[in-house]
Amino acid sequence: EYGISRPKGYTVSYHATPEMEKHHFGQTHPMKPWRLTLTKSLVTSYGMPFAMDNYVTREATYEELNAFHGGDYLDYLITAAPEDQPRDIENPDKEVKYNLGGSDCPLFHGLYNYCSMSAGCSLDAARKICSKQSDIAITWGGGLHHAKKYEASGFCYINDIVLAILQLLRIYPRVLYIDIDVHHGDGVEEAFFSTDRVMTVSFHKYQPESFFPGTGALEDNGPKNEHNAGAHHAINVPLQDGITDEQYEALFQSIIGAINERYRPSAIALQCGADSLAGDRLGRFNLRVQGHGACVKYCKSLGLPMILFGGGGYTPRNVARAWAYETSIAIGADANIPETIPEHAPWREHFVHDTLFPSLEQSLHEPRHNRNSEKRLREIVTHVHEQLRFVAH
Ligand code: V1P
Ligand code: CA
Ligand code: ZN
Repeated sequence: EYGISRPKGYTVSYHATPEMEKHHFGQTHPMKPWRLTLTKSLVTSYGMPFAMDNYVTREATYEELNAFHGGDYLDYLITAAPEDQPRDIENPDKEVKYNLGGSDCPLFHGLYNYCSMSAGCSLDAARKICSKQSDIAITWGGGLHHAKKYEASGFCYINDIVLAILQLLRIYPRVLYIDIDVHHGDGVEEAFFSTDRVMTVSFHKYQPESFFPGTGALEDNGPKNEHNAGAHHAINVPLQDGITDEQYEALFQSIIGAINERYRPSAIALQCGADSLAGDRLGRFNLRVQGHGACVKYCKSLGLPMILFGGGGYTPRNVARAWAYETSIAIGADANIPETIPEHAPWREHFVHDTLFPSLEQSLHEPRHNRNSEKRLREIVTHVHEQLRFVAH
């Protein structure tokens, strides 16, 4: 109907399960798994499933999660019940254990199933890439980049990205991890801190005292000990409020282009957190759907096997717009995709504006001041290029 057909010469797979979308973190919690339903419905109403291999994923097994996470932590995660959730109005961040049960990582009904489904999606995506059955694998239910080996953090309990990259490392010598979520991808950086087989690159808002998680300074590039293989293999791009599409795209292409030439990755893992969009409930940037998507388009142009992960994104209608548009980029249908959301799309009125590409005025209640100077952005690019000189060619 929209002229969407299978891409010629390559295969895209889409990994999701409607079961994941039914979970709730709680009424006031910003993470809404329902945004995945909205995304899938937009993807479907544009006819995109015809152009992809669609998989309903299974839950990851305990053994699969144990490839990264500690057994003690997993054992607790399995048994933790919503009844164990501390209900202390005076101290909402009170946790039970492993940073669980506070306001960020609450214990909710079906938590373990939710986590194992997210990980199952991303593991299936990685396996399709390893077996070369897919060239681009999409896992919007994954991207939970803050989870640590023994700890939940920032709405993330299981680090599906780390698990997926560990799969890729069985086949691919070097994996480039790129993170365009507005938050620092600390969990993934930490997991691969001491290896040169994964280079991690995060673009994020950086304000150590007041913006979560507070890590990811420009100068943090991996272990300081030069004898450690991981030295110079963590790249951080700290940004300020209000960055625009034009600035972000130029920065992204300059940095990722240089990394691609120097590091020569054999596969890409791209975390597409949509909280870097303008009008996000937690984010601070001024990116439009087009600017966010341009990062995906650039990565695709490198012609490497790639996994697209979800991540943050707290204004569900914009999350669905971005991830539907990025699905169209993956299948090569972005040039033909109608700007107007299809008449028959479910929840069409939920999108407020009927366009896939709202203007900044439509996304923001008040314009956000751009606090990124061209001078600072040039300094960042220079610093990254200098780091790359230490990376084996
Ligand atoms: O700022 C904090 C912590 C909680 N305080 C003790 C400091 N937490 C943030 C967490 C943001 C997590 C982002 C996850 C992701 O990168 C990947 C999925 O997108 C936080 C915020 C905030 N504005 O930064 N938690 C909450 N807001 C929150 C609000 C209402 C209810 C529960 C949590
Ligand atoms: Ca990031
Ligand atoms: Zn985020």
